[in-house]
Amino acid sequence: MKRALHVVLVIILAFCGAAGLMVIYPRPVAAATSYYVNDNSIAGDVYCSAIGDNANSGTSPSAPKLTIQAIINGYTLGTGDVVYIDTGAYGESISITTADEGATLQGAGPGKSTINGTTSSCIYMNQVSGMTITGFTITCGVGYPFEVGGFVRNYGGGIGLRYSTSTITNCIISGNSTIFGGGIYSKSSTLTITNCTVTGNTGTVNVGGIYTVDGTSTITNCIIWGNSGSEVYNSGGTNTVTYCDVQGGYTGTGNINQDPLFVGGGDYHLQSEAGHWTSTSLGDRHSDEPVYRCR
Ligand SMILES: [Ca+2]
Ligand SMILES: [Ca+2]
Repeated sequence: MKRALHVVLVIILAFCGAAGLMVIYPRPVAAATSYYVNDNSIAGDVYCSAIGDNANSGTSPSAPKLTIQAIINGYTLGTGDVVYIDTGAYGESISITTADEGATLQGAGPGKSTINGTTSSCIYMNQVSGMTITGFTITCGVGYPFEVGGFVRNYGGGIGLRYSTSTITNCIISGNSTIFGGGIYSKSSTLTITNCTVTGNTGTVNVGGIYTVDGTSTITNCIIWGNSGSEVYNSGGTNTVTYCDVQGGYTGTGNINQDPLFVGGGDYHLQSEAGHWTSTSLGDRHSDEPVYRCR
């Protein structure tokens, strides 16, 4: 009888495993929070119902803050949080550091939500994990002072990353200027860039486009064209560029080297035989000349 009981216990343990006999309580997960930012106009807004004011809480569409940095400084952003930044121009150089991680900065779309970073990189991230940047025009940035090889010089005109993990999607990064990495500079980071246009940026010494160092970067389905010096430059680490249009060409599956035929005048829609959508009145199709010969 004792032997039979022993056998039964062994079978139960084999089925359940040690963990099967333990009561496991789910770890409490903080609910994701939505935050709101708006400039001083509600024209063309999609997220907010009032103009921005940094005296507001920034936690509802009717009480948006005026600046993105006010949200970052005022709250600790966590995984799943979304900061909705409505149509408008935001003249600020945003700095995100370790305390804020895993959130999304969600613009209303390139050409609608514009970050004009005139005193540093438009967005600078240092030791930030899992930050997503999507739906912006990022322009006028002048870079963040990085120490490289014992020298402190400005890198990353539009976006600068240091020891961070970030995903950048659906952005136009143009008209930024700094010493190295006019569009983006990424140091020892894991950077994913998808569906972005990086054009018209300047590296006054070199690399007007994207400069990656000692990390892992994955650049997919982007146009990197018309930047000064090198369009894409990788120094150490792993840089994978695929299905991109890179001026001068770049090694990688599906990459091309073809003039994208931007409409011009700050409109980065592409001209084609079918015409293009205007950036100011969505749905209004304009015919193009010259055009791609696609067939
Ligand atoms: Ca607005
Ligand atoms: Ca914070």
